[in-house]
Formats: sequence, C-alpha cells, structure tokens
Amino acid sequence: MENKMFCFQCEQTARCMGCTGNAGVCGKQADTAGLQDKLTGALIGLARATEGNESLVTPEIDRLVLEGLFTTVTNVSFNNETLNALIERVEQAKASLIPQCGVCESQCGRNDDYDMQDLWQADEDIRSLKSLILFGIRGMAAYAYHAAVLGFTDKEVSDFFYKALFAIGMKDFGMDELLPIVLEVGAVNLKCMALLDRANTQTFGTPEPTQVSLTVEKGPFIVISGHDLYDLKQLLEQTRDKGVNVYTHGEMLPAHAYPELKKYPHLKGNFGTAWQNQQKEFADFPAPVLFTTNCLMPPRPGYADRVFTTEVVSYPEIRHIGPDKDFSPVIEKALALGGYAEDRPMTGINGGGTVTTGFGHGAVLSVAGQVVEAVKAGAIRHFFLVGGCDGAKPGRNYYTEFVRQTPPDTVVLTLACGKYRFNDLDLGAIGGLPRLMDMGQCNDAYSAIQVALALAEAFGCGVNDLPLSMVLSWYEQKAVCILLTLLHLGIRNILLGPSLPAFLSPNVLRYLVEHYNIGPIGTPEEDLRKLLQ
Ligand code: SF4
Ligand code: SF3
Repeated sequence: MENKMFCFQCEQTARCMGCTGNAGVCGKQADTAGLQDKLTGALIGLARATEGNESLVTPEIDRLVLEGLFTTVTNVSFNNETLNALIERVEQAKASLIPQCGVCESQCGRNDDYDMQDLWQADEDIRSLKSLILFGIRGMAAYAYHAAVLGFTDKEVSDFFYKALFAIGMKDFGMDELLPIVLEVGAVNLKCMALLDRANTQTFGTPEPTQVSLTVEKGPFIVISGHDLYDLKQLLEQTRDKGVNVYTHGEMLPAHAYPELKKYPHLKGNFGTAWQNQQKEFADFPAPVLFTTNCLMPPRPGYADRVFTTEVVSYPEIRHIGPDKDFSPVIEKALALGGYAEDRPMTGINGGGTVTTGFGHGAVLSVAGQVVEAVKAGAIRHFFLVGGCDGAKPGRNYYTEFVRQTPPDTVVLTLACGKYRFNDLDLGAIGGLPRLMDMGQCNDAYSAIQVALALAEAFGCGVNDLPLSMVLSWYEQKAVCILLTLLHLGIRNILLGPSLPAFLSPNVLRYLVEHYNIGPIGTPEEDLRKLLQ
C-alpha cells in the first residue's frame, strides 16, 4: 500500500512502528498529516532565514514558532483550514526576514522550506535523533506558549527553537552534532518549565493542597479541558454570577489548587478521567466542553455540537473561540442544556469520590524538614514518582497496580493525566503527610525535579543516590521533552512505559541504556521488588 502519511510521534502509533496509509490511530487524516509536515518544513525554512537576520526576529515571530510547533502536537489540530492559514503566516514571517530573496534571480535555496520526507527517509539513527529533537521542541513549545500567554518569555528559550529547527534541516549533521542538541532540548526545557512555573505561580499564586469533588451539582455547567490556566480564569470571570458552574477535566484538574482560581465559588469540581475516555464520558451529559489544548479526540456526532475549542486546538466544524476570548457561545450552550436536575455523585476509576491536588514544590518544600525527618527516622523508606500521560493501551493498568502495591512506608508523587489511573485511591498518610501527592500538570515535572534536588541537598548526595525511583508513562510529545530534561540532569534507572517510543532506533536506545540505564516497565510486582532492593 502506498504510504500516504507517516507519523510515529506518539505512543499509540500503529503497530508500534508508525501510522501510514489514510489516517493515524488518533484519527489524524493523511492530508492533515501532510500539512503538519509542510508546516514543520516551513518552520525549518523560517529558522534558516533567521541566520544572519537575528535582529529582524520579532516577539511575534517567536510566538508564531511556538504556535506552529504546538499545533503539531498529538491531539491538538485536525483542521486543514487552520493549518493552511498557519503555513501562510510562517511564509509571510520568513519573507519579512529575507525580503531580498523574493526578487533574487539566482535562487540559492539557502532559505528553502525543508521537505520532511528527507527526515522520514533518513538513516534510522539520524531520523531517531532528529525526531527526539523535533518531538521534544514540539512539547516544549506548548509550555513556552502557555508562559507567553501569561506574558512570560525567555530569550534563551525562544532562540533555541530556531537552533533546533535548523539542526533538523541539516543534511550533513551526524550523531556527533545531533546528540548534544538532543540533550540541549532537555536543558532548555528545564528553563522553559521553570519559566512556566514562574508564570503560573506569579499569576495565580502558589498551589495549595486541595481536595476536589467528583460530584457534579445540579444546574447548568461547563467542562473545561486542557492545560491553559489563563483560559480557565477568563471562563470563571465570564461565568461569575451567571448560575453556571465550571468543572475541570483531564490536565485542568490541578487548577483547583491555585489561590487565584480556587477563589471562584463556581469552580466546583472535576469531571471525568483522562483524555482517552472522553468519547465515552462526553457522550451523554447535559453540558458543553471547552478544549484549551490537547488532548482532543475526534468528537462523536452525538456530542460534537457541545464541543468548543480555543487557542491552537482545532477540529473541522467544531466551534472555535478566537483570541477575543468571548466564551458567550459556551455559556449560552450551558444555560440551554441546563445541566443535571439533581446533584450527580461520580467517582474516579477506582470508586473514590474525591481527589486531592496541589502538592507542587511550594507545598512540598514547605514541609521539607518533616519529610527529611521522616526519612531519617525510617518512617519513609522510598519515594516513587509515578507520572506522565495516560492512554488507551490495556497495559496501562500497570500504573494502578503499581501504586496500589507500594508498601505503606513509601510515598508516591504523581503528575500529568496518567494519575487518573490511581488518584482516587486512599493510600493513607505517613506522619501527617499523605502517601499520594499530586504535583500538578505534566509541566509540573519541574516541581518533582525541585523536590528531588532539595532532598539530594538535604541528604548531601546526588539525585541518583536518593531512595527515589521514577516510573513514567508517556503518550505525546510533552513527555519527550520532560524525559530529555531528566536525562540532561543525569537521572538514571527511569522505567518507561507502556512501550518504548517507536522513534528510538536500536543504536539510540542502546546509548540511552548504556548512559542512563533507562528501561521498559515490567510487572508491578517485579519492578517494585527491584526498585526497593
Ligand atoms: Fe499516529 Fe500518534 Fe501520529 Fe496520530 S500522532 S498519526 S496516532 S503516531
Ligand atoms: Fe495528558 Fe494528553 Fe500527556 Fe499533559 S493531556 S499529559 S496525554
């Protein structure tokens, strides 16, 4: 069969090798995949055009690069129309950097767009390293984008996107040139996550441990999904005193912990579980859903008229809220649908009726002394960071079982949407500290890193010498940049699941195993036994 598309950027890629043919497993059609390639090629062309023209690069162009990369993250955009418009804007930005090229008679090709087929058909190790760079900066762009929305930018972070894009387009770059850039993605992403952490905490306050109800109260309501806290804030303002309640979904759950968001009494609770359950969970409820970022699945006809998108999320025929952030159509929909007639108690996947969030580095480090004492006294034997993305593979109940089986003298830190596998479990407490602590969204991996570094300092050892194990789950490209950050910090022995990325060639995987001892998850029993040895 003719390969109409090629994409292998996420964990659910077909046959663990790559999505080809007419559509990807996520529902992305071949023509959309082609436009995403074209957009990426145009961004590489733009990066090429910045060389020697750095002084002409404006903050608007920096922002456009973030938008272009974020748009190609899995489950963000399925819309050819918006992709074409974005490609056009990238071409215009490039032309603004090199006006002389438009009239040049002897086309040198120096600033041409890149043909992504050259990447997909490259030698497998080169393709693997360039994919790590590309998918890593796609994930990082999402974080930089959220920070920029709140008015926070960092020149070093913005500039790096051009360097990385440029490298992807370099024909003669080999292992020696590409490997350092792969690790640099991790280093710059640490700065980027720190930037977003500053943006979030300076705008919305320091997260506080907060219990979140899973019951949906009677009356009109809106469900808001994704990672964008700014959108949630606007929605809370616009629904104030309108008799419309707001419920978080997926990665929006940690919003409940921010003082400037939790102060709204109509931010009531959390609806549903992780992204892969949305087609089931959204099928039958009397309210609209607003997607601010990934993960959007193709909306089923039964509820498509209740779905709204904003920012870079886009799907054909689905109503989009533009930059004016006028959420009136969403609010009107909520009022028209009316919500439930009675309070509807719901549960997490293990039957729990509430979840707790808000254990960012601010909260955890405020009790650092207590934690250190508990370790010294032997009350806490081990920490596990069980975090990352959720997904549809049946093997992902590994994470539920792993957490359930952690011994009572251990603490589980978690983050991102993978936590829905276990965040409604009651694991009890150790000396007043809950055994299960949700640190926030995937970008709050920054919090986990801060806590690990602080513990290492308190014990006068390296992070790898701490009684701390990382058991991670991945799905999309934000997980790639976080993984690269952990590798940049020299963290060893990470267990990764549910399967290893298809874009790791055998040689690149061998390198990661040799240098970082990264490995696949096994069974919960066996992994726990090994990690606690
Ligand atoms: Fe396939 Fe994932 Fe790419 Fe979608 S994003 S086409 S599922 S590899
Ligand atoms: Fe989840 Fe999509 Fe990755 Fe931010 S929302 S972690 S999968």
